[in-house]
Formats: sequence, C-alpha cells, structure tokens
Amino acid sequence: MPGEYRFSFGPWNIHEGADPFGPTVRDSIAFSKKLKMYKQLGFDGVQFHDDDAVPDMNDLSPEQIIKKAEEVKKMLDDEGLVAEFVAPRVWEDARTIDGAYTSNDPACREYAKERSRRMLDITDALDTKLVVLWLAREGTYIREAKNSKVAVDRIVEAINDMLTYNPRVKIAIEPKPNEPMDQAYIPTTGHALAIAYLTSEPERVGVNIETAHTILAGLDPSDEMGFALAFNKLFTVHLNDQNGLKFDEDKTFGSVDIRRAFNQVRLLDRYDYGKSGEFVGLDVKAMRTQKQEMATKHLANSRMIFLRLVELVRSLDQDKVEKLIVERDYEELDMLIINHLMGR
Ligand code: GLO
Ligand code: MG
Repeated sequence: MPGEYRFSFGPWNIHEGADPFGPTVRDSIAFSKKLKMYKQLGFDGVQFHDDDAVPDMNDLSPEQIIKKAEEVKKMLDDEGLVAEFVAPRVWEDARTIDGAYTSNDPACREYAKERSRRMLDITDALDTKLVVLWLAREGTYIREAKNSKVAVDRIVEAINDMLTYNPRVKIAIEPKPNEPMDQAYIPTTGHALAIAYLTSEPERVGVNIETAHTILAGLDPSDEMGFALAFNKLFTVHLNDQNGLKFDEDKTFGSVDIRRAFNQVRLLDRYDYGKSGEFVGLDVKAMRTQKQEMATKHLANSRMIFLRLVELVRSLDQDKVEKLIVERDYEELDMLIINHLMGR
C-alpha cells in the first residue's frame, strides 16, 4: 500500500536560494524550526552533514562534539524523528581546497581523515548506522594535477580508516561525475562498487544513488539502481530530477521526466526497497524564485509524486506487460506505458 515508505531529506534542502551568480533571497531558518517541519511535510528521517548536527565542529574537542550531537539526538526524539545518515562535509575547509582524501598535501589528507573520525562519533551519538560519502572535491580541474591511480588508493585507504574506526557503520558512496570538479574520480555506480570491493570490508560499502548525478553521467537512474540492487548495495537513494546536461539542478522528483521517475519507483517497489529500513531519500532544491513561506513545496511535492507513482506502478497491468514482452511488441508496450501514465 502506498504510505508504507519512509521519507527523508537533509536540512540543506530548505535553503536560502543563493546560487553562484546571486545572493540569498530567503531568510535562514533555524535548525530547530526546520525539524518541526519534517512531520508536517510527511517525513520521518533526517539526513545530516556532520556540521548540520554540530556547527563549527572544527573548533570543538571530540568530547564537546559528542555532547552536542547527543543534544541533537534528544531534539530528534522530541520530534519523533530519526537520523538516516551522517556525511562528512569535507569540501568547505581551506584544507580541502585540492580534495580531502586525495589532496596532494599529506597534512590536508590527515585533516580529512581526522574530521571523518569525528563524523563517525556523531553517527553513534545520533544513533544511525549509515554514512554517506559524497566525494565532492576528489577529482581534478586539470588531469596533470593529480595521479588518478594514487587517488583511488587514497580513497580506499580513507574508507578503510573509517571502517576500522567505527565497526558499526555501513558506508554509502554517492557518485557524481562533475561539479564542483571538472572530473570526479568516482563518477558512477560502477566506480563506487568497484571501490567497495577494494576496501577491507566490501560488505559494509555500497552506494547512495542520486537521480541527477546519474543523468549528468549520461546514464539512466533506474538502470543504475538495478545495477546496485544486483549487488545488494543500494543502501539509500537521493531522488530528484535533472533537465539534461547542465549544472546539478536537484529538481523536484519526477518534474522533468515522469516516465524516468516511474521507472525508478517501479524498480524500487518491485525489489522491496525500504523493507530493510532504507529511506526514500530526497535531495531537492526549491527554485530560487520561490517565496519564503512557499519554499518547502518541492519536498512535499516530491514525496507526493513518489507515492502517486507507487500507485501507478502497482496498477500497471503486469500480465499485459509480460505478454507484450513475449511477443516482442515493444511499440505496443511503449503505448501501454504512455497511456498508463496519461491515465487512459
Ligand atoms: C551534491 C550532493 C550533496 C550530497 C550531500 C550529502 O551534489 O548531492 O547534496 O548529497 O552533501 O553528502
Ligand atoms: Mg545528493
């Protein structure tokens, strides 16, 4: 039944609207106020960057960080929410300008590893067992700047360090082919899963597949998800949409290509995604034009579109689909799907 899915988003999905060409256009909303919006919008899970939970954590001792994170856990409990994952934000500090785990400077790499250990303390304090690794600056602007073989060795080494430091967590790598870098080292699901098998504990490393990132890589999101499912590695998802090859748009799920969204939901629903506790995670941004009081519609709408697509997936005449596949009449199958999506 639609409604059995649990949804999550990160506090950065309610944002002020700044882009590379213009300033903020909406007021900041305090984290505690954002938390109050989750249930109202139909969400149960909160995705965290480490410093969403513990701002200015670089200025705090490990003990202070844990204490602050425990306070945040209490805030979640009070709202009836749970933390879905924690991600180390290792792309804003001056020491990660040239990459975090793949920086050419050993002192900078050590900073990134140390910060990741603090992130893993926060993961325990928030009582989640999932880490997301978006490897934002692990890439180059020019090929000559780094050694791509060594970069992979270093990413594996950093992941091994995390696996050893906190044996309770699983790590979901979030591949993305570009932005902010010209070329990222882990651009696709295939790359992420190959990395998983180089680590010391492959069964603890999987992926977070983001719709827009797969499209930026010229791939199909549902096929990428199918690939990860075949390896039992789809630890979580970042659903959204993307209009072609341009900057990472993080549009409302299904708002560009409803059929592409239908196929993602169809696959997730068919393979019981969510039954082992996985969240339907969103990573969506409101349009910059949206006024303050209307700047959460992208979240409620993405969730609603997902649930309506679950209904469409389940009401599709599967016998007809099978028959057309046997007859190899894909023109008719095409029409069947289009008619179904058009409510005919
Ligand atoms: C950016 C990513 C980013 C991550 C988030 C969690 O393109 O999608 O939003 O998902 O920082 O690590
Ligand atoms: Mg994302």
